[in-house]
Amino acid sequence: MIILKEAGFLIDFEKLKTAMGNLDEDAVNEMLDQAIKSGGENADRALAACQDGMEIIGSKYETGEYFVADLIYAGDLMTQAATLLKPQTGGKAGETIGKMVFCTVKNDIHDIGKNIVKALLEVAGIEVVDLGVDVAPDTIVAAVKDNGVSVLALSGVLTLAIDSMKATVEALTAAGLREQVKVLIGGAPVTAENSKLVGADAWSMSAAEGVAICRNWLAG
Ligand code: B12
Repeated sequence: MIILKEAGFLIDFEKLKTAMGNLDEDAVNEMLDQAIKSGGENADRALAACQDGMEIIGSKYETGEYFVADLIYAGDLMTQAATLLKPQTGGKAGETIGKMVFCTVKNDIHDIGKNIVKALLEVAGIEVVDLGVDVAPDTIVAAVKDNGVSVLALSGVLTLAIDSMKATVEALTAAGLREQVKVLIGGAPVTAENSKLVGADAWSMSAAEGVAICRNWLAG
């Protein structure tokens, strides 16, 4: 159990993780408030505890204890936590390291995972142009062009999403933009094999790993 005592506050990060896993919004908010007030590294630790809590939520969903509505609620709670902690996490408050385009691809309307990844990208200092869900390849290419970004992330939960991801990379190539843009794909059906098929530069099923990849690309 890790308990930090700073600025008069006792913060139990294990308790925060459990509160997140139990979807206990009041307890989560109370501990986040303490983490923010006490400053220091507490915001980073609190964010990590919330992410760990999301894993408990995933397990509870798999065992049938939680339902779809709980997942949606959890996504909102995680986004809210990331937004609250944002000014104090990722090192320097308010610093933006770059901009990227992100969306759920054509024919797929799932966005709980995308929104969690987006919240964490923003916490990491990345400006995210979020195009939403069910986004056609041409719309994505136009957004990449209009925003002049060099990083594109695509989310998909349906098996069918792989086809849309592939069509999006083909549209980028047809527009002459493929060489300038790094493409990351993520979501449940994404594998090394599918990534090759899509023609992506990287793939991940993990929000944290995806954020690290984007930060690396934008920094380099
Ligand atoms: C919630 C849900 C819904 C909700 C979506 C609500 C919403 N706003 O997103 C609703 C009810 C609307 C829905 C609809 C449908 N759904 Co649905 N849905 C789910 C469910 C239960 C959970 C998905 C989820 O949100 N998981 C939680 C999030 C946090 O996980 P995640 O999305 O995987 O994201 C994480 C990682 O993958 C990763 N990640 C995600 N994106 C990215 C991107 C990047 C760049 C990176 C790095 C990482 C990353 O990070 C996230 C955080 O850890 C799954 C079943 C399951 N067990 O997964 C079925 C599921 C995905 N749905 C399914 C289906 C078939 C449908 C429908 C077609 C049903 C129908 N007949 O109408 C429609 C889809 C219509 C469409 N065109 O998209 C199937 C897909 C089957 C398949 N393999 O193709 C599943 C697997 C259910 C099943 N077992 O059959 N669904």
